[in-house]
Amino acid sequence: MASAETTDRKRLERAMRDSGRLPPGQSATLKWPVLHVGDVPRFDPKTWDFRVFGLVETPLRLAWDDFSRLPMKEVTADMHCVTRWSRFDVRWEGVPFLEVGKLAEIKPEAKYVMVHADYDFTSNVPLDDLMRPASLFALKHNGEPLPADHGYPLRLVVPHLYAWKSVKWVRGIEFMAHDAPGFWEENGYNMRGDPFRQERFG
Ligand SMILES: Nc1nc2c(c(=O)[nH]1)N[C@H]1C(S)=C(S)[C@@H](COP(=O)(O)O)O[C@H]1N2
Ligand SMILES: [Mo]
Repeated sequence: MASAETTDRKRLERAMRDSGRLPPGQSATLKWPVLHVGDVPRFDPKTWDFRVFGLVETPLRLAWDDFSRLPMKEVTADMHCVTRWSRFDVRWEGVPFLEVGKLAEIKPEAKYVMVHADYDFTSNVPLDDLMRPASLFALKHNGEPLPADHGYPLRLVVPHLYAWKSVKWVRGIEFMAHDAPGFWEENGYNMRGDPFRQERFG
């Protein structure tokens, strides 16, 4: 006989498929898997900074005190990993990408962003995807600070793209005129990564 958890998972998966929220080739998970390369970085609020550079009128270097005082909002969204799990109705709270863009005054030539994290992890994302209202720099998950292995103190969330674009331990964004591959993209993953179009590989 199936366990209660298997039954719940199957029920969720069917509901999400029926309502068009389960992308092709994905399975629903009730857990929150941890997925990244390398170690979990240590956070020191005294030395942490967030840099905004490249094609902007006003390059920024924000300390933790400054960043964590920016306007915030809540977004509830689904999360799709290219390794084929999807997690539903995740509640994030953080600073909309649009707020940071407004502060930095993005130049019209900017079309792509390289997202930079601790230990030189990077991912490239088209600017239009980041300018959507649900794209945000999350400080909280379900009302609590992010767990260390899920990106504490700050992670990017771009819910409509595969989750490798939702960079954990984010430390900066670089505005670019032309697209360039980040870490996973260098290794064959897609430059955009729309889960509903199964844009897994390049
Ligand atoms: N800095 C960093 N962020 C990262 C990754 C990584 O390797 N390093 N992996 C990505 C991948 S592949 C996924 S699926 C999600 C997983 O987020 P989670 O561990 O909070 O579930 O983080 C993304 N963000
Ligand atoms: Mo992933």
